[in-house]
Amino acid sequence: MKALFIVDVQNDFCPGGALPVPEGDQVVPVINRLMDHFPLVLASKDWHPSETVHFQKWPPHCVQGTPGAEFHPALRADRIDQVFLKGTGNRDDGYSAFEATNENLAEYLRRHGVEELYVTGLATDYCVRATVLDALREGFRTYVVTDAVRAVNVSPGDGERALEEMRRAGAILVTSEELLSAQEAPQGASA
Ligand code: VGL
Ligand code: ZN
Repeated sequence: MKALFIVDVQNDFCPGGALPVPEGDQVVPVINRLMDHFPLVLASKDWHPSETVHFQKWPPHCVQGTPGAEFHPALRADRIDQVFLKGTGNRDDGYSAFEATNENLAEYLRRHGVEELYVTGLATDYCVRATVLDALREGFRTYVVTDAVRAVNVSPGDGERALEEMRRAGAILVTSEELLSAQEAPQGASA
């Protein structure tokens, strides 16, 4: 069993948001196309309280219940089977989806027989990185879809370095094109 995992594709991480990731919105059509090819589609949301130590490092973003914390409007959110809320405390960053507090991600994956995780979303150098490294530690075969992620790049090259770090830790880097050509697309499945 394999699952598509969408990290933090939220308004505040897209152009015009409070903590915009360059080209953050460009992952949306790629992720939408991939959704039809997975039996299980999971997503995380960065979901911060209004006061948190996290906002000493970052401009306030993805505050619980605000429009900035909603999924990008073009993301086919109706296809998401389960959302994992992370960064919900006020004393830590909560970058990894494995730190979700509404639902335990590792247990959820084991309960659903998931062995392979295909990770997409924002941002390559923070929450994607932390989620992928935790997934590998938890023993899941973990793929990063390289054209379905974007980096903050606080320092130039952070995104590339994060990809290399994930690869060294055991992640498999693939493009959406490789995935879509590898598995025969069901006729008419991409609505
Ligand atoms: C993230 C910075 C701060 C992320 C979250 O989703 O990658 N980055 N909070
Ligand atoms: Zn955050």
